Amino acid sequence: MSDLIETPDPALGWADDFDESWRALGSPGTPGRVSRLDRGWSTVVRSMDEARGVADPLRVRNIGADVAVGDWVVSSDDDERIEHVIERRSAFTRRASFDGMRAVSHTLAANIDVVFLVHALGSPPSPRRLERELVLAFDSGAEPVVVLTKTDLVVESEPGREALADVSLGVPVLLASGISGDGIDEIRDYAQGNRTLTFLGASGVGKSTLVNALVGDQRQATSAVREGDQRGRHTTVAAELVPLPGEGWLIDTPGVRALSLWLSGNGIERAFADVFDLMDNCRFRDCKHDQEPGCAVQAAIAGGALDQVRLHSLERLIEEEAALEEEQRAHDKAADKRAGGRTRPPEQSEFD
Ligand SMILES: Nc1nc2c(ncn2[C@@H]2O[C@H](COP(=O)(O)OP(=O)(O)O)[C@@H](O)[C@H]2O)c(=O)[nH]1
Ligand SMILES: [Mg+2]
Ligand SMILES: [Zn+2]
Repeated sequence: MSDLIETPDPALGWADDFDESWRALGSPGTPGRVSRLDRGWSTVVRSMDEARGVADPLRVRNIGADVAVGDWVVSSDDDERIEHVIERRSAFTRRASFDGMRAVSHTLAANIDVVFLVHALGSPPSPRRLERELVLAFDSGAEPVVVLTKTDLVVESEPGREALADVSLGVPVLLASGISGDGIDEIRDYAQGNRTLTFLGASGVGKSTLVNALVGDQRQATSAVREGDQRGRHTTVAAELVPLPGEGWLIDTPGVRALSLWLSGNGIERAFADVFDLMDNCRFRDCKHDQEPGCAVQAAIAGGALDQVRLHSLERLIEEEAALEEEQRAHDKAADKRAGGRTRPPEQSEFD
């Protein structure tokens, strides 16, 4: 054992916050980043050579660990299994499913810095979908950026941007095209500082085309396997941490795209900050924003400053979140009873 502590290459995305968490654990082992998950196994990269496929990455069993692609992990001394998952910056977590007595929440991807919410110009705008995506993005802890792609299909991009402006609020909106290459540099700029990007959006909006434009040649090496996976309906398509040309990372995971609402943070409050601001101005603190006198929300609707549909969206999302919380509590309670008051075993990933 050397007393020289080996810290990971910052090019892998290692930064002060991870370093602090790792040192708080007593600086065990050498942290690596999970680049891929297959049934029961994590692929862990500890150098750029490993990330680029020049050297062999580590393959470790992830028994009993809730590990996701993008995670920083430390393996056991014998490299047999994952011993520590370093505290995440952000996480996309799928709503819990329940497996026997255990509540199984599943983290699909971790330590994403920027999530691009992709919408296509030339298709009807979908503000309701963007609302949900923003809730998810804010909840994850990543920074959302809206991308309006397929600029080559429209003469004017402004109407598309306008149609989403009441929902996108202060979130940056980029214009791009995976076909013409428009806006790709701007997207790539978000990866500076070795940051990790991902794309979220409805099927057919143009995510894969943007990814290909962004990753370019480096993508080709993996695409043969990937295409095969997508066609073979029995295999799940693996999420993958892909190095971008230049610097930064892409987490490409179809699972994230189909994410259902998860509750954890203040995603709803942030995605609907305009409506919450209005609510602060209602005359009564327990205003239901329905028929009450002095309701600032209803006044905004009457004055045309707020779309009634947006208020309904918000109410639906709040109800959905409450129902999920209730479901989670009921299952936790039932599980505790079955466990006879013992604490529950650690959550397992479905890959075990
Ligand atoms: N004209 C044009 N077509 C695009 C663009 N991006 C994607 N497409 C097309 O839209 C379809 C869906 O694209 P894809 O990237 O597979 O969408 P995904 O389902 O979001 O991954 C394909 O036929 C693409 O060729 C674009 O920027 N311009
Ligand atoms: Mg695709
Ligand atoms: Zn009110």
